[in-house]
Amino acid sequence: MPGRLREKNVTPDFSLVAYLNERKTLVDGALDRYLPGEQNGPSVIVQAIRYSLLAGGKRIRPILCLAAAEAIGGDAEAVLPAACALEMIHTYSLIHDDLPAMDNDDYRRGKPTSHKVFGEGIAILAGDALLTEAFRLLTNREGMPGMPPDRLLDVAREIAEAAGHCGMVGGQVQDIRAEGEEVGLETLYAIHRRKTGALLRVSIRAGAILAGAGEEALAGLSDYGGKIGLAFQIADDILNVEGDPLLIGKGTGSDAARGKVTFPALMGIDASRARAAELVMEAISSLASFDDGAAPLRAIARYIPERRS
Ligand code: GRG
Repeated sequence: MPGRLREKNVTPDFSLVAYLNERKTLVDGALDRYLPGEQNGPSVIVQAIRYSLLAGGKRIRPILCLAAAEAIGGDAEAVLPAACALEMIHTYSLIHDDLPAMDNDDYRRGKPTSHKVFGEGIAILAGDALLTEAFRLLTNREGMPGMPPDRLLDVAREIAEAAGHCGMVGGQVQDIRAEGEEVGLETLYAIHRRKTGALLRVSIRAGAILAGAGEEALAGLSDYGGKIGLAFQIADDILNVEGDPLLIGKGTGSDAARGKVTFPALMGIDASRARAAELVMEAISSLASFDDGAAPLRAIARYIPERRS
């Protein structure tokens, strides 16, 4: 990528904690502004949407989107609606994943799950509404003034593909069907490339495309996204075994109780940790030709296997 691709990889004095806090505040504020108020529909669905979306969460997908735009030399705030749309899609997936028909979880983000508070019907509809609202935000040209329409279209299509039956939904289907079955490592990678990896990877691609990334930069960022997507899932599997329920906002041990195939179950905890660390190093190598604008992406990659929530 001309201009921004240089050989510098060292960034002194970069504080990831300060960066993540500042970005999370930016995203939380934007989500609150973009969300419908009670004048925009029956109050119960508006309450259910706001309950889950504003329940906390690390906001890692929107933050990756903003960081990818910056790595290209773009303005993070210019892609904020797309970043928030990604968080809406993620939140919809969590609401539906927690339903009795899926994982039947009672807690998420430290609070009772949507169906526990609003009932199953409203929880399903809150997820549906969030998915729909995400595409309204993504295609609303007033929200991203001056953005070339072809970039908006490309990003909307890529996000639809990553969230749909070839991506996250497809991965969830494979995951459900694998429960209680003998599954090998290659199948597990294939499931998580779709289920968790596709949305993380497209979060990075979306920010980069909207900021005008060229082919070479996009290839490096996509590779980075694929690697951290898998590392993120391995870390999540490890947290399900030995995380602190207070920090992760839900109980642990649920994967083993349901007979879910996970990285620790197949490889053991130590090998899972080592694999996550290897993927992080590979992800950082994918950014070798980026300058200090990619410092947040490098730091986020290092943080993924160390996260406690
Ligand atoms: C129901 C269509 C549909 C898809 C569900 C992503 C997913 C597919 C289910 C979530 C189950 C799960 C725990 C997956 C592991 C990785 C993951 C997505 C963890 C939760 O994401 P975080 O850690 O959560 O970013 P926060 O709350 O911080 O946003």
